[in-house]
Amino acid sequence: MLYGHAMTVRTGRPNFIIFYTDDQGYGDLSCMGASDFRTPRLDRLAAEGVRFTNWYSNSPVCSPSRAAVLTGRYPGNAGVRAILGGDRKTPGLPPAVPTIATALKQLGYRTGWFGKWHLGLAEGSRPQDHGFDECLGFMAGCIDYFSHIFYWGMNQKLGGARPGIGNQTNPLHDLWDDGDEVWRDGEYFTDLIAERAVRFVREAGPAARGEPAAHAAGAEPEPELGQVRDQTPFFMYVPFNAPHYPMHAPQRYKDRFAHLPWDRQIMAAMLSAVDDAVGAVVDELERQGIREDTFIFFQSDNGPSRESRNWLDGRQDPYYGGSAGALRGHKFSLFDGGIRMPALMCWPRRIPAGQVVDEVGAAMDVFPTILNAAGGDPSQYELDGLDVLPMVAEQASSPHEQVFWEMGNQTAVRRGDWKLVLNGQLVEGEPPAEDVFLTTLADDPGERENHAEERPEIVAELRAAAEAWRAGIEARWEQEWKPKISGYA
Ligand SMILES: [Ca+2]
Repeated sequence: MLYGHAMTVRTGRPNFIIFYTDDQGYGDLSCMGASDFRTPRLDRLAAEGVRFTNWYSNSPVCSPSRAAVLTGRYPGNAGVRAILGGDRKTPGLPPAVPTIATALKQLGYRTGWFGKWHLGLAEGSRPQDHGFDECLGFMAGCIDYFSHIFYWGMNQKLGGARPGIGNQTNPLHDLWDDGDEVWRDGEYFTDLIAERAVRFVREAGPAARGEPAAHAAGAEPEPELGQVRDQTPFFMYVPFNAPHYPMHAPQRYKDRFAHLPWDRQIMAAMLSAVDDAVGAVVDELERQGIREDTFIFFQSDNGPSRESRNWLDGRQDPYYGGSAGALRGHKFSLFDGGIRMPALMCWPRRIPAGQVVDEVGAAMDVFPTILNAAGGDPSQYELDGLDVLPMVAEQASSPHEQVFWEMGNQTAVRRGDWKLVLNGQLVEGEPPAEDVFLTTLADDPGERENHAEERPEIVAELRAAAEAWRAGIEARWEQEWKPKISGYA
């Protein structure tokens, strides 16, 4: 077995890529069951590595989810508990909280961020303040894909200051290249991400060192198993904003799915563009001969959005163009549709191909997993996540006894197959669907039947654990984070 052999030799310094998507549902990859469109390049990553069936985001919304994947902590322990605003003074991820980028930079890694940030625009919380050397992207929650302008909140009136006159948020151009504002009008943002990510990989490869590329005549031989080419290793964080609204895609992508109704067509087109972008990066890794030694992780940040602003014809109906598969709930919900994610992991050198892993993992596990694989020391950091490499390389069980979530008044815990949701909402802003909901996910992955009344002893146990965890998050928020932070949307 590949892993057993690799254990006996030098593991070198792998490269790391995190692909993150935005509001993509559990069912919206063809390898996750989508049958009306295909994602062949992402499916190939699954075939060459691991597809997870019980992988979670640590939040059902953007900013806290991103805080968890970058810091290895529950969002509340990283100072980010809610969706962040988008003006240029918005504080976000506190400067003192280390990210996987700062940790890898200390180990000599090149670091790059290309895509959406949504962890604050104010000085101290930007990508450059959190360990990223090379940067291209936007820092608010969403942009027009062609003008790169943030339009969110224009329908909200000023809080009584000038009634009936202004809007809370004026349009805000939001595209930055290594800290400088740049204008790339008319260029589709997913394509911009792909172009910059491919360039970053190319600069890591042998061609950038004046050596022949792997595909050229007379190319250097493949390194022995467990050996890595002489290169400065890199870490690249590629958070796509697709398929988050506004629902934009170039005509060539929409044409691929002309047979679908508009809401589904545009979702398929946006994800097809993401799939092509991932494929372009993987192709470049292969050209540079560094595919085997590059760890790739992919997940969505939260479940599909049912917000009416997904429509582009003015209607105010809920949008159901995204699919959580058989799961219940959407973005904002702590039922699994909001937090259980499509997720893939691929590292040919260390992780056996063709696996479907049902063990529980979460976004916060990415930091310790990557740092261990890079030869760093996770014990130097405050982390809630755990290394999941044994889970994918040695068929070990999940390292988690339990995982917790909070969102507004909702609190949830999963312990083994039991899941308890307190004040669980199906629709944001509406009353809870149930005050107390208990299920076993192996039997009822769609969380349809509530067993709370039949199993009061399990409810009591899980409730005590969840409430104790939440009390810790709340206390720390009041004492440590809230005094330093304002500007939450
Ligand atoms: Ca999101």
